[in-house]
Amino acid sequence: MEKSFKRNVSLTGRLKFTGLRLGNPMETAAGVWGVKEALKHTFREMGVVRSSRALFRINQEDGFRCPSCAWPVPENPSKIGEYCENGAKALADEATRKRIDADFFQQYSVEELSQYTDYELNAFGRITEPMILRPGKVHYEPISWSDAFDTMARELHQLDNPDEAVFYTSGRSSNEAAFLYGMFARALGTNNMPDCSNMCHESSGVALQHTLGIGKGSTTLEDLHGAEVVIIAGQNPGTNHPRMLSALEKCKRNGGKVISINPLAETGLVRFKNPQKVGDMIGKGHAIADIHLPVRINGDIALAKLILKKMAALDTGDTPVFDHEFIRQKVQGFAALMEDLDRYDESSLLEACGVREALIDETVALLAGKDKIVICWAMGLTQHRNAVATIQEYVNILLVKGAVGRPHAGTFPVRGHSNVQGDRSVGIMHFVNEGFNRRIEEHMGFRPPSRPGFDVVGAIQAMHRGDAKAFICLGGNFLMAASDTEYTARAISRCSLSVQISTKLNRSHLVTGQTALLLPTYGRSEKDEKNGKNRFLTMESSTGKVRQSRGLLKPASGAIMSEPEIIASMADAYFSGDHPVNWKALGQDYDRIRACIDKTVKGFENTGVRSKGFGYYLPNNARAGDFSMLPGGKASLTVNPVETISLEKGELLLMTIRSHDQFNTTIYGLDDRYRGIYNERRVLFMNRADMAERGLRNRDVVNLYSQYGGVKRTAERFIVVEYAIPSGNAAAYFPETNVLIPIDQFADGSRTPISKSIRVRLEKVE
Ligand SMILES: Nc1nc2c(c(=O)[nH]1)N[C@H]1C(S)=C(S)[C@@H](COP(=O)(O)OP(=O)(O)OC[C@H]3O[C@@H](n4cnc5c(=O)[nH]c(N)nc54)[C@H](O)[C@@H]3O)O[C@H]1N2
Ligand SMILES: Nc1nc2c(c(=O)[nH]1)N[C@H]1C(S)=C(S)[C@@H](COP(=O)(O)OP(=O)(O)OC[C@H]3O[C@@H](n4cnc5c(=O)[nH]c(N)nc54)[C@H](O)[C@@H]3O)O[C@H]1N2
Ligand SMILES: [Mo]
Repeated sequence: MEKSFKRNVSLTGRLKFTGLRLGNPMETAAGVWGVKEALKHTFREMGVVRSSRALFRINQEDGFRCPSCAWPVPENPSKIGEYCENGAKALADEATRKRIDADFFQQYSVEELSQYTDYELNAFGRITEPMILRPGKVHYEPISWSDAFDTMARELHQLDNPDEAVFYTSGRSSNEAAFLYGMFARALGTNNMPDCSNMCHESSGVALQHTLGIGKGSTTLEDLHGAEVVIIAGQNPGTNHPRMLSALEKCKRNGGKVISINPLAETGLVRFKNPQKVGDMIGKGHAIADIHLPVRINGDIALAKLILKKMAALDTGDTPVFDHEFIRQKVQGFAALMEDLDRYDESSLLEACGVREALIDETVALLAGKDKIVICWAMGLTQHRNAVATIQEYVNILLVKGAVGRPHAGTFPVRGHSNVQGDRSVGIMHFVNEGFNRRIEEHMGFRPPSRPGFDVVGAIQAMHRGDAKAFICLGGNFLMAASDTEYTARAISRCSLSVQISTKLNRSHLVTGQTALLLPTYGRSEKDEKNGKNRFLTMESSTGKVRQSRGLLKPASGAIMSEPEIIASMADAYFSGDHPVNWKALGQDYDRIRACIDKTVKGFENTGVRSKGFGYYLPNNARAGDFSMLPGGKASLTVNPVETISLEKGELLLMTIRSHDQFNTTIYGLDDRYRGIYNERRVLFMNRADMAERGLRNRDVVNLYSQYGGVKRTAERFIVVEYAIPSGNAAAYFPETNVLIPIDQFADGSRTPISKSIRVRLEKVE
């Protein structure tokens, strides 16, 4: 049964199977086949000539930043191409030759469009002109840009107070667009700036800010190359950050060791081939992980504690394992941590993490004599109820080893969206930073609000209550990315206005406020020309380096606008000239925006010039080993309880993960070939014993359901596939499974939805 909403819109599209083919999980990642596969897709979507021109400019000095992930670019990028298979796919996806225009929207009503799956919606192509969905209407109609801005301004003026407006940001925007957007929200009078970080690395930000005084990682790419040990916890780089494999290969060549901590033995951490080296294209590739610890979902605190406990036992006067000098000088909480470790016995920790003791002993032996340790992580750690505590426990390992603030050591939260870190740096945040507010007042000439605003969960709840009525989105696909799809759909439908600044069609364009505006914008690879000048933008990578990005392709249509210009025009229409900020001028000339960023955001200065070439690092106290701004002037060890999720009979702990053929909610294709899944997304990975216990066989069809607070939420029709996953655990792809996560189930401290530990049950579908 498909649920439908206002205008009879389906939240899933037709639930049809596409024809699952099963293969074996692959041993090697990113080999010849990877590149070939990507190019096939790219050539088909973009044409050979355009593809070739654009591919060679990805991440080059004078080119554009890859629109896929935020992995940093080395100082000397490969001239053959500094991109991976998924970067090529991301490029093909935005630079496709397919177009949708007013005729398209006249042909299909929103109800008809909603019958398509997310994969099919995205495949329609680029949006080419501004469109409006008027109250009571079921078709989008064309609208001029100026009428669109006036409509929006009128709706915003009708709000009872500015906190009825919500400004969401996805992480693909530039620093310039994000800064302007944040300023518009504040000038309007609200800090309601939820962003995709809230669903992503917010837990990392909270944990790192608390322990090390900065919510970002402390490691550079060069640090990784020279590390003695790299731990990769809860991250699947073969699929989501493929260029990271090259860095790990370099680290291994320098004698470094890699430990993977993951319920799944993800391809790429096992073996991979480097597509940039002809010699590597033959043969078996390189094994990346020296040790793989198949932790149970959410078993990381127990595992990290056990590692700490075993290290503490080895740490004697003769053979120190911990860096006591560093701890004395820079760290607080050591005695409390040791006391806490004493409270646990090894066998219960072992039981809770589910890893064989021999593997943990091997890990401890490896770590004991090393101090150049980097810990990398992503969503496998951030999306649990105790995510903040989990990350803090890993930080404990680094701190006792003195592995923060020295070369080749540190924290490395591997960021997702290509500029998600930059967006936050330049002011996309729902909380108040007083220093920033003061500088805004001084340099922008208006007083920003001092009340905190809504994050993602808060915004959805406010819209649901009717307390927020205008919902504006700078990119993304909020409806499908957020948890509790039906609740979120109801929340958005209650708004009077929704606005989407987008490149491609997605379901967030179909579940809307009473009036909906669809404002098409440039992709990263496109030329952004104004008055004969090819304008550039800036972005920040996972390692905190700010760099320029300049597109080269002809824009998808002559009728689309750049993100900064759209935002500037919105603000201009709203204030109609009556505001200290000259919005129009900022939208025209990005150097002016950069000048404002340089004055108001700490660490940015002369960005226009310094972001040239390979760019510059923003200041980072943890990298510099300076913890003086923290209470007590020292970095903090923390005591984090082991809270095992006890499953009731019949329950499984479900993690919702990415397939190889998707970028978040954008589905490029239907294969997840590293895991041996072809032509199907509606699959449920299960352990053999859990299948046997339920009398299930490969290819049986089940409904998944969760029951929190007595409410049953169902994700229908998934094909069971046997997989090497710890018993009691299961995995399926998001966004199809977001319907299972209640809006109020999120991480303590960061409010990130529990996308990686959902308690579910199965019903076999006859
Ligand atoms: N091609 C591609 N690239 C992307 C994206 C994409 O969708 N496609 N998305 C981008 C974005 S926004 C982000 S945030 C990143 C996401 O990058 P990842 O975090 O790598 O993405 P996920 O697929 O969510 O993978 C989570 C990993 O954590 C493991 N895991 C799950 N639960 C646990 C646990 O409890 N403990 C441990 N130790 N491991 C666990 C899973 O098995 C899986 O390997 O990638 C970015 N890059
Ligand atoms: N269950 C579950 N849910 C999750 C996650 C999970 O692991 N499990 N991961 C979470 C994470 S880590 C994240 S980051 C969020 C992602 O949440 P979002 O960032 O909101 O989602 P995306 O799928 O990345 O957004 C895709 C849309 O962005 C638009 N777009 C693409 N490029 C551009 C551009 O250059 N400019 C503009 N203006 N628009 C553009 C296109 O219209 C496209 O349809 O999802 C979260 N949701
Ligand atoms: Mo993300």
